[in-house]
Amino acid sequence: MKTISLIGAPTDVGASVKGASMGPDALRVAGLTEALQARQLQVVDRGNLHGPANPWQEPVNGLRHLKEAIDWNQAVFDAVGQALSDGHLPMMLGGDHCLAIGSISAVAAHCRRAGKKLRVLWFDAHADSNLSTISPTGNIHGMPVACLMGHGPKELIGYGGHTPAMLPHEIRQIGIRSVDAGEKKFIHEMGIQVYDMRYIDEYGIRNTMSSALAGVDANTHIHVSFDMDCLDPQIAPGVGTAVLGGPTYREAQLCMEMIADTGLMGSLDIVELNPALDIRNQTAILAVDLIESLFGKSTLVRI
Ligand code: HAR
Ligand code: MN
Ligand code: MN
Repeated sequence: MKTISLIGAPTDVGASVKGASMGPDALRVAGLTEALQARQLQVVDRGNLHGPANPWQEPVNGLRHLKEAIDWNQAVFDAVGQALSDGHLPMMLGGDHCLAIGSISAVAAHCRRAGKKLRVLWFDAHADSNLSTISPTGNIHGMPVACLMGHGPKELIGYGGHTPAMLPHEIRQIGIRSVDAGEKKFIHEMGIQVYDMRYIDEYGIRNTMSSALAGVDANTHIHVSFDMDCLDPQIAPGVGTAVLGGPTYREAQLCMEMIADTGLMGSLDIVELNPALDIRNQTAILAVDLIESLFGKSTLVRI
């Protein structure tokens, strides 16, 4: 039986909107553990990690709360690495998206040790590819993709002593619709494959996912980094940086189902859920619904 390790990372140090720190508990209240158990999965809830409080300061040298982000990511890196060595599937419950630096650094290290190929599926409205020199905000949750590729402050790019943690060909970004000018340049220079909303509009979600999953095989570890603001704010209002025009409920479900069909998902981040901005916990409930599909729940009737 597969065991899922839930790892709460209750912080919003990477953001400038308060509230993502309440994400892990909102997911628990929405019934995450029970939903996974109903899928015949064993669940170990590791509780919440501890880290520094959010000092709510202005950016220094283009980075807000660098020290706090380093500490939180170290805690995430250690916890995700431990879960993987235990043979569990780590599910990191954010928290803001800066925490994917620690999470994916641990997953990438695990893949290197195990001789596995890594495929990161990054669902987001944003490209999260900022550098301190080009970021309009200094918020580190806008920088994890760049950090994972070795472009960022030295403390955020060296978890586990391996830089870069991830190579451009190992990631696919899906649902993107808010990209800063400097990020666009970085994405092109790095050669990152981005399925932006225009691509989804033109080719449809099925072709998008087929393409994002192309080349995965039995030796591939799929990591899903799911920023809740990927979804259209009409269905997912509980996020700090909502952007109009995201995937619908049905489109999101098909993404999850197509990933489940591969049977290759080995780790997961659920981030940027902001219960303070939510309506009756609906965004957390939606997250749990999509997670069920990621683990194989299906409305499929045809055989
Ligand atoms: N691109 C903007 C910035 O860097 C907005 C980033 C918002 N980030 C997230 N993560 N919510 O995806 O500040
Ligand atoms: Mn993000
Ligand atoms: Mn985002």
